Order: sequence, then structure tokens, then C-alpha cells
Amino acid sequence: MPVTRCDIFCRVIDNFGDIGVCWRLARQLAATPGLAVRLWCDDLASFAPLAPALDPARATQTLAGVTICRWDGAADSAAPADLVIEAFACDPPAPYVEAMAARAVKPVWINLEYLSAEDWVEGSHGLPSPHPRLPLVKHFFFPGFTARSGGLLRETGLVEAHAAFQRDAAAQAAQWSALGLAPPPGALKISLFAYENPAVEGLLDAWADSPRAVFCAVPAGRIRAGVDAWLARRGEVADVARVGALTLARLPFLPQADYDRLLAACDLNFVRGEDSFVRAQWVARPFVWHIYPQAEAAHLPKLAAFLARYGTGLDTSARAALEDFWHAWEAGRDAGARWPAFAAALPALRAHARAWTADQAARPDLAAKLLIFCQNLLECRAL
Ligand code: TRH
Repeated sequence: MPVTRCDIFCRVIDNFGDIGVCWRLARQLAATPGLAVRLWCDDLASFAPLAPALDPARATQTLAGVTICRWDGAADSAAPADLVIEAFACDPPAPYVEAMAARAVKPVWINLEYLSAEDWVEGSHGLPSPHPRLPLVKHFFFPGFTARSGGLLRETGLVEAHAAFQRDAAAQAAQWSALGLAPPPGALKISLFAYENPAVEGLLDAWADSPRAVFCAVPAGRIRAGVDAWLARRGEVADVARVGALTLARLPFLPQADYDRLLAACDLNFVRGEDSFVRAQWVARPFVWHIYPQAEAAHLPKLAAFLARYGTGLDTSARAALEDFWHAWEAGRDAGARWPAFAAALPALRAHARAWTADQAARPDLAAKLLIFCQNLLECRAL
């Protein structure tokens, strides 16, 4: 049976990562010939900053080939699709699930899980979870960095497009100018997106005292209060401020596509959560991950697992600089003190980032793997 209709359900828990991931997945699936994609989102106001063409007041609209529906009571009576994806265990509405069970050919039901580099992911990826009452089986789909996981979201040609942009000085200058910016020649270009972090002030001090010019672009977000406080202490109020060697540019929250290009234009990207963390990897440049903090420090094994994978192949001193700096940033202290060693490691980290990206980009992307997984399930059922 060909899959012709897909429903994705997204509940926004906080921040932008839930809808950021779902919006990318929806657009990639919608690029599949013959597949109609509906994205149900319970918080269109959180969605709109990523996709400014979206009108949060409209219950239904089509953007980039995806039918976007406000997830309200209307979802209860929607006809179930052939492929139903719930993001991060968000539970589609009970009447919709009942209608799934009533179909002669049951939909493929996927729970798209959070990304982790931990080893257990391979053992859990693809596992079935039969519904306790209805004749339905949900399958867990785990993104990941290895062949036995669900892979990473990546549009066709993305890495090549970033590489072409990075070779094109005029395109980069045009991109900065579109943002109303002109980084000083020779400056280390940094983007800064993170959760609140008390280490930011020491880091900004280190950049202001740096022997090399530093240009840092900070889109609106949770780290901005710390940045603003640091600037206020220096009497700086302008959106683009100079303090010592540092030029600090405060930007609005950018549409998702513009944010992606900002990452590609920078030498170093501070990212967070899940989606920006993955996007930083596709631009083949060094990055610093502010992992989403979880209760009882449950995020620390995730951080260690990623560092273990990502650090493999780096020379000892660059690896130590990477780990020290990432841990300091996560812990919210000493990032400024660790900056000189991290800055010295940047050339090695840049070469390493290229190799890591090439290795990850050689794998099938998440949307492609998901469709194959779905097709395989349907074929097994037919046997
Ligand atoms: O926003 P995040 O912290 O998201 C999350 C959520 O908190 C989620 O609940 C949690 O489970 C998950 O992290 C691990 O970070 P993330 O995932 O990077 O999402 C940010 C999105 O915002 C991403 O799609 C990129 C986008 N973005 C823009 O479109 N424009 C911008 O200017 C910036 C800074 C980001």
C-alpha cells in the first residue's frame, strides 16, 4: 500500500525545538512525490517566529507544501492519515486514535523521539509498542548518529549548499548586509544562542580582551538578558556595540532559513537544545552545545555520549580544549578562563568539523529513513 497522506502532531512544550524539528520534518516529507503532509501544532504563536509567513490566527493554511493545522478540537474528527507521526510522545487526540484503529488498513504510527548519542538508542530504535486496548502498534523512531539509528534531519543538497555559500565571499557579505551588519575584516565570527548562562559575562570579557577581533551575533533569546546586563555595565545600549576587541550585535529572532545561513556564515556557533545543535553540524564549523538541562542532571550522560563520539579522531590537546570548554559552558562557570585554550584549538576543530559533517552527511537522512521504515512495516504486514 503506498503511503499518500501523513499527519504530524506537535505539542510545543517550551522554547522552539519541538516545532523547529517538526517543521523541518514536515517540509522534507512534503518534498516526497505523492505524499500530502499535514502538520498539527498546538501553539501557532510559537511557530510563527520561525516561519514569518505563518498566520497564527488561521486554523488551516498551506506553507512550503505543508498543510498546517491548529491542533484544537478539529483534530478529533480529522480522517487519519496512512502515516501518523507524533513528535516526542505528544499523544494524538483519543478520538483520532480510535479512528486510526477503525481503519481497515491500520496507519503506520511513529513516535519520533529526542536525539541522543547514547549507545542504548540503537537497541530502542524501531521497537514496537502495542496499544493496550486497540489493534494498533506504535513504533519508536530514534534520531541518532549511527547507521542503526534513525539518522538526522537533513535536506537534500544542504551540506553542498552551505559549502558553496562558504566559498562565496560576496554571498556572505550580502547575507551580513541583509542583517544590517558588517563584521570587521579578519574577525572571528561567532553566533550565540543558548539558555541563560552565568558564564556568559566572563566569556564576553575574554572576547573583549582577545588578541584577535571577535564579532558576535546574538539573536533574541534566553541568553540575551546576560548579554544585555554585560553591555549595560559598560554603558553600551546600541544594538551593535564595540567593547575592546569585541563587536557585539544584538539581532531579532530570525526566520529559520536566515538562522541557518547565519550559522553557515560564522566560524563558531553556540547552539542549544536539539534542532540548532543538528544544524550547527551541517555547516561544518566548530560549535559549542548548550544542552537542554533536565531534572536530576539527566542531560549529563547525553552530553558525555555526544562528546565521546564527536571527539574521536581529534588530537589530545584539541579534544581536551573542546571537552573543557563545553563542560564549563554547561556548568555555567569558567568559560572565559577556558576560552584561550579553546580559541587555540579552533583550527584543529574546524578541520575536525569538516570531517564529522562529511561522515554524517554520507548517511541517509532521517526523513528518508523514516519512509523506508514505514514501507518495510507495510511490506511485513502484507506477508
Ligand atoms: O528552542 P530550543 O531550546 O528547543 C528545545 C525545546 O526546549 C524542547 O522542548 C527540548 O525538548 C529540546 O530543545 C531539546 O532549541 P532548539 O532545539 O535548537 O530549537 C531552536 C529552534 O529555533 C531551531 O529550529 C532554530 C530556530 N531558530 C530560528 O529559527 N531563529 C533564530 O534566530 C534562532 C536563534 C533559532
